[in-house]
Amino acid sequence: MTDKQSSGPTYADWKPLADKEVKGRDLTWHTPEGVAVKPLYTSEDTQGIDPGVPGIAPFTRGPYASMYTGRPWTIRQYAGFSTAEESNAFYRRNLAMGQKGLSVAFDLATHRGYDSDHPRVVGDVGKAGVAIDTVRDMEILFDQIPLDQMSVSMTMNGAVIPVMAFYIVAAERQGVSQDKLSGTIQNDILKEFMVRNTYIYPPEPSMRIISDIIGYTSANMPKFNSISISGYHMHEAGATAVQELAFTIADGKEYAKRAMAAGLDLDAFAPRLSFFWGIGMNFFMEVAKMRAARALWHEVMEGLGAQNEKSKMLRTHCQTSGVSLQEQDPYNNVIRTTIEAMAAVLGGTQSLHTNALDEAIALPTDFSARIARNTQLVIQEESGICNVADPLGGSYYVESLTAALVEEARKLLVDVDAEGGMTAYVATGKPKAQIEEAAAAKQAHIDRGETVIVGVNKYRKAEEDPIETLDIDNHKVRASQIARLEQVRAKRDEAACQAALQALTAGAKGDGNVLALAVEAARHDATLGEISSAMEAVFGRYDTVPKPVRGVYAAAYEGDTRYGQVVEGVKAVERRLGRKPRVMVAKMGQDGHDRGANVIASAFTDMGFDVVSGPLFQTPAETRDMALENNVDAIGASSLAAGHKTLIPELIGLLKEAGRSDIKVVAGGVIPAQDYEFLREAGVQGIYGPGSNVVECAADMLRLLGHNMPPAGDELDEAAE
Ligand code: MLC
Ligand code: 5AD
Repeated sequence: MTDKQSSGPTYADWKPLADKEVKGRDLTWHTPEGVAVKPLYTSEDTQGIDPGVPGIAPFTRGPYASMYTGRPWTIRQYAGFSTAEESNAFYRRNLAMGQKGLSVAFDLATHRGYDSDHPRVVGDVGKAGVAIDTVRDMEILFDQIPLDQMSVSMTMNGAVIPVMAFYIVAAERQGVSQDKLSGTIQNDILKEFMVRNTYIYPPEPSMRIISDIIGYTSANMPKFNSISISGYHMHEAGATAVQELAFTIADGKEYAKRAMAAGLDLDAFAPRLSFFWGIGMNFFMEVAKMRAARALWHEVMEGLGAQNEKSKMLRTHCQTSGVSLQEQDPYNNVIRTTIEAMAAVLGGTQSLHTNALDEAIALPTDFSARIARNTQLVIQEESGICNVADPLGGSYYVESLTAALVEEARKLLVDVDAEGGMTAYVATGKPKAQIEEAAAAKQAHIDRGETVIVGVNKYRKAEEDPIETLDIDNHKVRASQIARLEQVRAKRDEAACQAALQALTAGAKGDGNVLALAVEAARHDATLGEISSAMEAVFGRYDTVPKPVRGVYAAAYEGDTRYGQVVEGVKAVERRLGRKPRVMVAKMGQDGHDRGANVIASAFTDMGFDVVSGPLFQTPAETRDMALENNVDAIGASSLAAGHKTLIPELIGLLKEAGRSDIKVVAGGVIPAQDYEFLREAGVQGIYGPGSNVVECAADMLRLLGHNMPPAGDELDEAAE
């Protein structure tokens, strides 16, 4: 075979021809993951690589033998907003139009274990997902959706115990027993500590909760996937493909080891471990990532002694990338999502969510959700892609990239093992820091125009046309949730409910299965907040303090004139004030999306600002207190979960009351253009949506601080004081 391949023209024959065409220019592409991609791949690159066939170990080409020729992937759109009634109606409309599985998005109050009437969550109820306080809400959410037939994914990690308990009891009330339930609970806490931030308890009790869930579901819910080990959020936080791969596989290994240490049989639970990838715009890299993941998981599970083939077979959900989508020229997002969906499918996903075109602005409307769903339907039913299993198998480039990713990820896996596994590795802060470094580098490349984003840093329209977005009346949702909470509390057997909650606390202290105990409490209509508190009494609540990375921005911008102007501007302000200008980066409400805040904190620090990074989950009053204590000149409020109209005006009001209206407030994140006027009237002095250039944000900040900054592009003029 080798002889036959080498008899034709080779890379060596091709190279001089290409060199001549491009006059010797180096065509190697150095990807962010450190892979040197050549301009051509040939049979020489795949010598010694045999990817096998789908359905047979190591499953590189797919977990199932027939793949989509037998059954296409599940079209599973992630959704949830407002009340259970509204979300239920939305689900049923979507299912009638071709969606195949459900995927529930909960609001941030629910994620963090607070009932809708808790004072910390005034800005969050019903905003980024559906509000769920009791079993009653869960029953309404699945009204007329038979839970013995519909597979349901629930993205829940913090308040995972009450949510699983509510789902089980809501099914019971539908007449569906636990063994009939099919679906997935995300239940992946390690990545929450790294990037997603909707944890409640500290790492150790959180890991115990996961073992309890794996134990409970493998005994009682054989069709239910006990975990969705997620790289998606690392991807969204800016991780490279290698980081996403390695940290996620390492997370999976850690969960498996923990469950084994708790006495569970690996081959009894491992077939129900599932995965979840983020799929961005680097098309072939994403395909290769999914194939590499299957090979790596097979290797890891063999290492742990798995015998059952299903234990070693990686099944995955994918979601197209949210951060790759833009506020500017938003119809381009349909194109991006199509490309990403194709990568997920050619990578062999089992289930897929395609993002809506208004992703960077708000939650999907019926209109944008339809286009997102139809993107999958068209690929499934019109393109012919489903008629061949792993059609890219054997591509010189794809096979060689797959092998390169396996090799690179293995190196990181060795580092993790050397630290004693992922819990210990996460505790060192290393993976979070590595991901933030990659994110800052990525942002710098975009700001410098080296990474092109059509309609944003190239071919930008002079004026954007507004698009219709979904707006949720947060106060109305909250009022209706509070009314239902009161009803439920009034009707229940209070003594039985309190006894069940006490039993849960006792079980958490001892070695009871906290899910089994929470199911009992849910049967007596305990609320989500009560079940969470019953465990918090033993486990405590976890807080972290953000630490911005340093130097990445400065390095990426070395020699850049505009960056230099900003740095000079900061120095000028520093001379005037007698100290560095001080900016607080604030995260208010339960929104834990901190990539943007971290990028700003890192970049502003590098540019010479004194940056005060507020902790996650502050109330406006806590932000005010911290701002006053640190005597900041400005506050940048980062909001990605729709709390901006409630929380930022409240902060400005509190600063005014304190007599400190001189502290400038700017806002960044996912903020629809429709809300700009409202925020400006409330006193917000700068608004920076997705696609904002970080250096220009800093230039604006200098102007707000009274420095005469030249406009962008005016780089010949010296910055005047
Ligand atoms: C599949 N099947 C086949 C087949 N393909 N049978 C014969 N021939 C084929 N070719 C069978 C399977 O064996 C299975 O049956 C059944 O069909 C369903 O297939 P599946 O592969 O299990 O698909 P699915 O049920 O959709 O499950 C996919 C999954 C699961 C395993 C990846 O974990 C899942 O649905 N995950 C979704 C996670 C999700 O939606 N997350 C949203 C996150 S959003 P059997 O009997 O073997 O089960 C988020 C954003 C945020 O996180 O908020 O931050
Ligand atoms: N409905 C639909 N999609 C959502 N996402 C988050 N919340 C919702 C919701 N309530 C999607 C977005 C986001 C990713 C984390 O999940 O695409 O980027």
